Amino acid sequence: MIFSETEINELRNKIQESNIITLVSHFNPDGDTIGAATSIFHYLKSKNKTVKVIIPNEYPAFLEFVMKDVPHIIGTKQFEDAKIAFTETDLIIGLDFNSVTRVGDMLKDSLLESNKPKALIDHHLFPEIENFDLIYSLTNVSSTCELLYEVLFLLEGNNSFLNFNIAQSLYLGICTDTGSFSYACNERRVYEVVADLVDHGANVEDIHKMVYNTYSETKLRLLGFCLCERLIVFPKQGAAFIYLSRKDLRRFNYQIGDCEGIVNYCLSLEGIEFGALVTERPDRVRLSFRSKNDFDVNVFSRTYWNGAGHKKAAGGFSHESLDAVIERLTEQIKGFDLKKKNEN
Ligand SMILES: [Mn+2]
Repeated sequence: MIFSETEINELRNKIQESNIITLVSHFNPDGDTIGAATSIFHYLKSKNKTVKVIIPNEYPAFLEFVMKDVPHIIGTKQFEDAKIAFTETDLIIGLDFNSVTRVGDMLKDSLLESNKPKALIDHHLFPEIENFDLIYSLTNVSSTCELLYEVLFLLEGNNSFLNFNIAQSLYLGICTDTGSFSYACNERRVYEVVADLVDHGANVEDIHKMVYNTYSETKLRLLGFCLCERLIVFPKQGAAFIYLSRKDLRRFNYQIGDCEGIVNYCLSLEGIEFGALVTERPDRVRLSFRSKNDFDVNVFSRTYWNGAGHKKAAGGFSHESLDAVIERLTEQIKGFDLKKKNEN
């Protein structure tokens, strides 16, 4: 068993004795954190719980199909409501993040200061054990949604918790966190879980259409612009990155989620093993890193870019100017020797 009976009993009891349960996703929500929140929302509703869902900031439009039936609080818009939800509750469950800082600067303190029991369900490395009472963390799974399937299965002793809404939400998280089954999915188990979700109504074709084939015209043109005008390739070092200024984002009428997936195009180049996307935001420069081989972008982003994440996908930020970030990243890349490393 992946968690001990005691661990599962603790969560089952906590849920049983709670009337109000508050779920919280991470900042800049993706399909996994949203899928985890909406699936556990439907699960807890079936147990007649009052469930509050806090999303720290606006979610991208392609996630609307699971969010539309789930009442929620957007932290950046309803800060007071979010604060109240952290205190007027019997249990808080954090989903798909390893550190309280991941709920964003606005909500971090209210989450930390709440004296209510806190549980964490997550698949990132190094969960902050000191800030949570119950931790369900596995790092060798594809996604929090896959992990949540296992947790719900253990709570119930079978898959009777599955219904259409839960199956759709869990599938959403697994498919987005694996880049449509292209990484972090080399275990038999993930396909067994997906098979069970499909058995319970998850509509793979519909979800892929809603997640991947709903680009706005400006989003598609932004992608074209990135590849044509903003891609810098370092063939010798096996690296590439794309950068976008605030002006570029404005030109393409940037909406939240429009940059999703762009970084992966770097890795689609033959011989390129490290990719990055650098975007200038109002308050900071954001960096996303991807790797397709042994290079550990989690260590890289932690060491140099205030970052965190996984071995093959991580993010970071800087308060330097965009030009300074580009210059520093370029210098770092020039020092890479990815190819030699892989021959060893
Ligand atoms: Mn995830």
